[in-house]
Amino acid sequence: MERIYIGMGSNLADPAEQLRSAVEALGQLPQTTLAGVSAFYQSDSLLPGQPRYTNAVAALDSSLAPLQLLDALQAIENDQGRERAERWGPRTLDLDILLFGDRLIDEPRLKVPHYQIQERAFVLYPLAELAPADLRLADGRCLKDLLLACPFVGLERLPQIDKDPCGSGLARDGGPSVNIDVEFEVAIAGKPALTMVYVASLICSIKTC
Ligand code: ROI
Repeated sequence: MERIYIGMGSNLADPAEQLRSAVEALGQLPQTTLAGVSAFYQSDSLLPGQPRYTNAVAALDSSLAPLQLLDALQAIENDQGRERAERWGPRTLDLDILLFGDRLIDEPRLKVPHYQIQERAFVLYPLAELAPADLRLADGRCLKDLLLACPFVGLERLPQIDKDPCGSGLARDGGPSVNIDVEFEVAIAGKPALTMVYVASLICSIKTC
């Protein structure tokens, strides 16, 4: 069994619902247990002219091989209506393998750690909700350093009303936007390192206002 983190993104056809369906499908993969799901985050597309994205990260424990898992993720994307007409086009569902245990993978179809992880706040912050505070990537970089270099700017963390009491780890969202005090309580409770990053990012964004 290895711990694997999956980045999820959608900007078409009710993105939050797409992510919830994807989480359900991930929970049904063979030889795999769904270990957790981050809150959902909204942000503008990195490419102009596209609808806003909803992103989240899921943690899996799996004994599937990397390319087997990649095939399974692509099947889930296809089931949820993913069309591959345009490489960076809008999509119903994008599932990326971000980290796969402590493996470095460099195959034509799969690069792990994900090659753009350091540039994407919408990947790093949800990942930090699930990963140990001292997580080191297989290439030696510390998650904490990546967070510090990639401020929490332009991201909206959607409220997570409660966790599934049955313990499936499914996050639910809805209702008004999260209050920043609640955000800090959540972060302080579980993740001191993440709290530091939120504070640092907040200071950065106040300074640049
Ligand atoms: N922008 C955001 N905010 N989230 C994404 O998942 C995302 N995915 C993409 C591009 C178009 C680069 N922009 C994105 O593929």
